[in-house]
Amino acid sequence: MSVYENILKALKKGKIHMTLIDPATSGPEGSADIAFEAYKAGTDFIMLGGSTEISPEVLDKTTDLMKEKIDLEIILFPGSSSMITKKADAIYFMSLLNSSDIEYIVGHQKKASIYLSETNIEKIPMGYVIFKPGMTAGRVGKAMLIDRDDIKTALQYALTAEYFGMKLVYFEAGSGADKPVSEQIITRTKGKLSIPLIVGGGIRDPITAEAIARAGADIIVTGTVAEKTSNVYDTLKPIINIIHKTKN
Ligand code: 1GP
Repeated sequence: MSVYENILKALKKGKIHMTLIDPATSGPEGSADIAFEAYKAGTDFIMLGGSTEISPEVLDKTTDLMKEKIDLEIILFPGSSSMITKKADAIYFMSLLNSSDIEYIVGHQKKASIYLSETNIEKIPMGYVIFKPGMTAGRVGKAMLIDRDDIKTALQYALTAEYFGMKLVYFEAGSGADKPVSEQIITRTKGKLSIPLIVGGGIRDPITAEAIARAGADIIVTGTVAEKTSNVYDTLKPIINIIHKTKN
């Protein structure tokens, strides 16, 4: 079964949690430790990457160390065309739809395409959309940041992704954002969208995670919260539990 099919299968049972781990922040060993604790706490998939450049060697090493410790699929979340390891199970073949720079819409993707064709990594086409405040992802990707109350623009990008044939839409507030994407935007988009909606950025506690899930997010991503705590398991467990329990 493909990684995407496994995502859809998991979504049949309920909402899912993905842990984003950035080796640029935690290093290979630290990243593998976080992955292990997140795995024990019940996370469903690991996302590996971020906005800061990471060498393929560091990504190779991090993936190897993770795979020694966990039995979860690892999906690359690349910030550029060079942030790829063949050892990952899948890659979000993502386009930053609201970038003002064509490099982030189709340029990095074009650069990586031939290399990817020679690997077994599953490519999962994904439309990536960044909202205010956007943080590093917004700055690096030169995103035309969407306002927290701009439902129309959010919906336009999400539907554009779906009609392009993308398999997922990711609404991003930016790693470390003070607030996540607004619940109203999530609810209104989900009401019209037929592909799964991922929401991430600024989700650090169970109450916020529940609100985002209840608003309609199918997949909830957390990153920073696990990197900043001294007890990853205890911090993630209640967040993951509430996501798994929440219905729309
Ligand atoms: C960033 O959405 C992810 O791409 C996770 O954000 O680090 O704020 O959890 P946080």
